[in-house]
Amino acid sequence: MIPLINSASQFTSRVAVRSGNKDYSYGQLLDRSAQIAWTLLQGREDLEEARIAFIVDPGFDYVAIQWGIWRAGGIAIPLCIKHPYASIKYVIEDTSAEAVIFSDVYRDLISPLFSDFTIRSLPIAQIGVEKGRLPDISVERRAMILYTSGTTGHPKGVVTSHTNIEAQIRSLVTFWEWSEEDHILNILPLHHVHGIVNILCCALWSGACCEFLPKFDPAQIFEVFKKGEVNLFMAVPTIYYKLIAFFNQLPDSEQKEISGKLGAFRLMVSGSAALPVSTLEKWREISGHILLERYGMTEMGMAISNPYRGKRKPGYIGEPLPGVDIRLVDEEGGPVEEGTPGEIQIRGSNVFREYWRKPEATAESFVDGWFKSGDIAVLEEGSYRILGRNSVDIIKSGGYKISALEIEEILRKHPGVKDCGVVGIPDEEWGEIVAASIILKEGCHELPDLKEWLSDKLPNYKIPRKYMVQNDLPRNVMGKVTKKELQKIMSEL
Ligand code: MLC
Ligand code: AMP
Repeated sequence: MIPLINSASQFTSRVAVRSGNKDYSYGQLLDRSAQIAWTLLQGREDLEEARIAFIVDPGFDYVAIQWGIWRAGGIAIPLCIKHPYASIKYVIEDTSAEAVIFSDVYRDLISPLFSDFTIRSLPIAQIGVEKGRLPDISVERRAMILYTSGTTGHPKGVVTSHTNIEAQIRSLVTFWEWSEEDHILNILPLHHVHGIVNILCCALWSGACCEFLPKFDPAQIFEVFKKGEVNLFMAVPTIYYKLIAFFNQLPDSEQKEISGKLGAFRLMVSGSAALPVSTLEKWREISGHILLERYGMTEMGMAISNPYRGKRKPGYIGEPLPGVDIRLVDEEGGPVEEGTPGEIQIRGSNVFREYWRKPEATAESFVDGWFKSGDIAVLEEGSYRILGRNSVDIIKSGGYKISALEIEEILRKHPGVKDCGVVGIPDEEWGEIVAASIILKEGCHELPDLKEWLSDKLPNYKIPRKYMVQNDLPRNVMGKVTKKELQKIMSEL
């Protein structure tokens, strides 16, 4: 039995989801997810880990589909609603998904799938009432695949089992003291752990209410806050930055009203990227809250968190969460002493099972059972502080992880591009922005169409925001591109 879904029967009459100005109870969620499961099974006893992709707006349908796939024994693959077709196609091909469930607004976007692949088309609106038996699901089963960028050109599918997801939920629910009285606003994309596990699954595990907005919109977010029902909020630093900018241009009376409501919140969390102390301070002035900063990753959910009740240290990510083992190691793999930087390695049931169909990449990312995060940190007075990453090819922009190599690979396919180098450069709002240095092919003097050309090949957040044309990239004596040097040059532009 899947513990998250099992626990819902304690709360059948409580509100589980608010979306599109409608409330849906845990009972409705159980009923609708069973209908979806039966439709997926179509007479089979068990989906036996078949991959089922889905693309719907954040809201009740999303949750009912996720639970329906799990209840039928499938692996849930949430597609990003903002991705171009090329990114969606990549995921469907990589997972060999057997079906895609979609709402009508995404029909045009995904319709080429039905000629490119043999895949069952399931419009959510056409899933009606069916009846049947549902299989018993072992918690060791694979439950979800989320795509993440890494130090390889193509995104990798991170596979988590029901046990992994349960461990990720339990440690947060305990440490942050979730309860059925909680009401959280979820404005994050639902193809990453922050929106899916930290917000949605923790809320539903607790019998709380998860309210959705269709997209990120500061005005709408503050309207919801003003109603005074929401008491929990979690977002990436860029979102706090944007909320602060919006708040600052509101009239005094409205600012006072909003600040009053925010002051009554139980908890506000920031994560997915480093929280600038300036953002923490500005948000403290507005809300009276010291944002709780925590650290995590698609491969492990959350691992390190500032305390819920104790003193939160600005600029630090805190202490290991319950059930999560953390160690810092040097380049030789030996443990480092307090005060010395090392790579964060993680062990625990929260850690993912494998990269989908990539046994070598999976093996390379572990050492003696510890997952190698690639993040460098230091432990100071019992609290961890992130110093950076061991790869310049990973960029974090707006809380999204982006691979420089993936963008370079695509840029090199442009008919005017001979070579290129992509780096992340610091930016107050976005954390980092993607910057590309381009070497043009002989006879080509400019690339006016580049942004347009990239738009159907890459999601918007991966498209470079800063460009430079060079005769050659900075290189070391061996001829290897020196990305740190390129980063420096492009930061100074
Ligand atoms: C968008 N824009 C960017 C950009 N993304 N500019 C620079 N860098 C970027 N990365 C620009 C667009 O071109 C557009 O500009 C404008 O911003 C609005 O675009 P949009 O696509 O509508 O963006 P918006 O909806 O405002 O998105 C911003 C955001 C989004 C911050 C809400 O990036 C977001 O939801 N981030 C959260 C990602 C997340 O959940 N990560 C968690 C991963 S899990 P113009 O000029 O056209 O107006 C993880 C583990 C963990 O990391 O620890 O949690
Ligand atoms: P993702 O692969 O999208 O799950 O992103 C995980 C990465 O986000 C981590 O490896 C870190 O580099 C980064 N990250 C998450 N939380 C924090 C934080 N609080 N401070 C700095 N970096 C963070």
